Amino acid sequence: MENISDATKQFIDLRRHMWMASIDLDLRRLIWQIAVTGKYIYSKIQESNRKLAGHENIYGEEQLALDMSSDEIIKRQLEFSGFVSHYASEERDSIVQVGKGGEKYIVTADPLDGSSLVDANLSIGTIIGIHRSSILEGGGKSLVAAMSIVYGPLITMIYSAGNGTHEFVLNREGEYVLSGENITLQERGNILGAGGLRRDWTPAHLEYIQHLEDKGYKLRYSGAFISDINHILIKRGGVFTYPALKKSPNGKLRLIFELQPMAFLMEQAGGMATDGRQGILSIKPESLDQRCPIYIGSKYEVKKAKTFLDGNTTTM
Ligand code: FBP
Repeated sequence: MENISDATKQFIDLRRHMWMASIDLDLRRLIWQIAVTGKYIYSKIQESNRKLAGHENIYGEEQLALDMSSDEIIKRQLEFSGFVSHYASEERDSIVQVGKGGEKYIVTADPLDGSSLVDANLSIGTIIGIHRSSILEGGGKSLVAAMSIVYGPLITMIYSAGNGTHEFVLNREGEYVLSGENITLQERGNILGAGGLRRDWTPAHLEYIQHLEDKGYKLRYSGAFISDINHILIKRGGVFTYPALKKSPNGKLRLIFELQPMAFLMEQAGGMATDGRQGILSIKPESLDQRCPIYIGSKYEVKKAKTFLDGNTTTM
């Protein structure tokens, strides 16, 4: 598609883009079906009652009504998709069967990442992983596609099916039209998102952050993982980390629901994602709700984290 002008590209919608990329027909249909749920979730956000649902998820966190309704919207869409056997969600205690069994794909979701920010009117979003086989056995290697739908001033959707990472924007007619093709990160950026409290950081991590601050990296941390990663992808560089903390060595973010899909998108965009040492997509989850430290973004910053965590710091 290199020879298509930018003006023409904007009239390439999601389905045409996937067709031109020769993506498997069933996978194209599934990605499209999931992208459509973004519109329904957004209208739920707009009418949100912002009241706590009074339920607890397996992490002991109170669920906002929006988390649950977003989860239901995705599950219902998958039940009618015809391509999905099972669905795993950050809002559910276990994997649920949504097909007859034997369908091609298993879908994971963080239905509304950053939902606690909805009352502050900050950008939040839906993180989707599409797997070909067991999400516990295969780990990140079973991922065949990932999607990130951000509800902000615009609704944008980034996807990859192993064909690069591409951004679409929902237009007034309700179509996802191409807004950024083959997103490619630079070797390094200049923005830094650093989760967790400074007092809870390990000395090596603190040194790493100070190294980046000394190099003039600007703090960009919204409190929504999906939005902070979207920022790095669109600015073509930088790093986000939610590290191992003194009291919680696995950090806070969920390996299957949050980290794997965003690592897939980041790697397809020429970036990297590790737990500080090994690639996120090579980590085999021990449980559905496993948390994991994360360093994700352009290669220089993610590789640099490893040198600090391994104790081989250099000031370069
Ligand atoms: P939820 O899944 O409960 O929304 O928590 C995940 C998250 O909101 C991420 O999106 C975000 O990066 C992180 O927690 C913020 O954590 P903290 O409030 O500790 O900075």
